[in-house]
Amino acid sequence: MTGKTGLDLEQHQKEALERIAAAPDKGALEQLRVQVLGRKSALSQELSRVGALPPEERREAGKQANAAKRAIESAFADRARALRDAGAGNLGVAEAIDLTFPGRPPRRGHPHPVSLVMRELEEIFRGLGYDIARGPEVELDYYAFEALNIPLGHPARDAFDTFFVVPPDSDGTVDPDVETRVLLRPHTSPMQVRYMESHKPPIKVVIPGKTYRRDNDATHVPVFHQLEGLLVDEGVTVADLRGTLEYFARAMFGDDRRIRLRPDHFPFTEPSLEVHVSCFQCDGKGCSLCRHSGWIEILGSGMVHPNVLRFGGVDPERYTGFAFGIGIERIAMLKYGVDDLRSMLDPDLRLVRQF
Ligand code: 2U9
Repeated sequence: MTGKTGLDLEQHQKEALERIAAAPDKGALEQLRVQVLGRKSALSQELSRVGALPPEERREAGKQANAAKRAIESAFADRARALRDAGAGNLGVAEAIDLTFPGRPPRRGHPHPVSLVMRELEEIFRGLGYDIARGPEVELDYYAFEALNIPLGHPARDAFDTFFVVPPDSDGTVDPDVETRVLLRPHTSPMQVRYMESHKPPIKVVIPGKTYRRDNDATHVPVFHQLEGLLVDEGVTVADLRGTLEYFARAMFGDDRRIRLRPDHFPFTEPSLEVHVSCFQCDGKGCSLCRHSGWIEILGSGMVHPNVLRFGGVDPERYTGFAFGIGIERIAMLKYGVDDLRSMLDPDLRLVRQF
C-alpha cells in the first residue's frame, strides 16, 4: 500500500507472509526471520521512514507499521508450530534422517566358552544314558556338608570357604543349626543327595550348575561351574568309574587319549581318585601345557562313601556307586588355551567371540 502515509507496507507484508508460509524447515525460517525483521530488512527501512513523515501522517503510519510487524511475527510463530508438528519434516538438511539408509547391523551375541563346554559335557553324558538334573543354588547346610560326610567342625569345611546367606555374627560364629542354615552351594554335590532321596537305584545322573566359594585370585573365582556325576547300582566298581571316565576323556579331548588315576582325598568318596588325561597337545611327549609331564589333571572322582549313600536313603550293603566332579572353567581353559581364570568372567564380546 502506498497510502497516504507514503509507505509500501502492504506489499512488504504480502511478500513476507508468502515466503514465511513456504519456508521448508526450521533453518530456512530462521534465515527468513533475519531477512524480514532484521535491522537491514525492507520493513525496518520502511519503519525508519515513519519518523521523517509530517506529524499529521506519522500517527497513522506508525499504527499501520506496527500492525504489519505483528502480522508478520504471528505468521512466523504459526509456521514454526506447523513445522514442529510435522515431525521429522522440520529438520534442516544437515539433521535430516535418511530413512532409506541401511541400518547398522546389531552386534550378535555368542555362547560363552563355559556354556560351550557345559553343553558338550551334557551331550556326552546324555549319550551314555545319564539323566540331567539341576538343583537349587541356595542350599541347606545339611545337603551341602552334613549329608556329604562333612559334619560341623570337619577340616574340609574350610576348603569350601562358604558364602552364608545369613552371614556369621561379628565374632565369626554362624547359626549352628545345620538343619536350617542357608548358604550358596560350594559344589553341586547337594543335588546328588537330593536325587538319591527321590530316586531308587539304578541311578545315573549328572548335575551341571553354578557354584560359589569365597575365593578370588588368579586361580580361583567366587562363582564357577561344575558338572558332577553319580552312578549307583548293585556291583559298581572302580573299573566302571575308570571305563566311564576314559570314554568321557576321549569324547572330550580326542580318540587317542588315555587316562590314569592317582589317589586323592574327599570326605564324600572312598577311595578318592584324581583323573589325569594324556596331554592332547603333545600326545604325552611333554610340553608347556602338561608342564612336561605328559599328563593333565582334568577331574576328581571316587567311590561314594557308604555314609553318603546312607544319608541319601540308599543301602550301602546292597549298592555301591561312583561319583566325579568336573570344573568347567578348567576344562574350557585347557580346551581353548586360556591361561587366566579371571578372563572366564569377562563378558567382553571381543573375547567371547574367539571361541
Ligand atoms: C555325592 C557323592 C559323591 C563328587 C565329587 C569330586 C570328586 C571333585 C572337584 C573337581 C573340580 C570340584 O570343580 S572342582 O573343583 N570335584 O574332585 N567331586 S568326587 O562326589 C560326590 C558328590 C555327591 C552324593
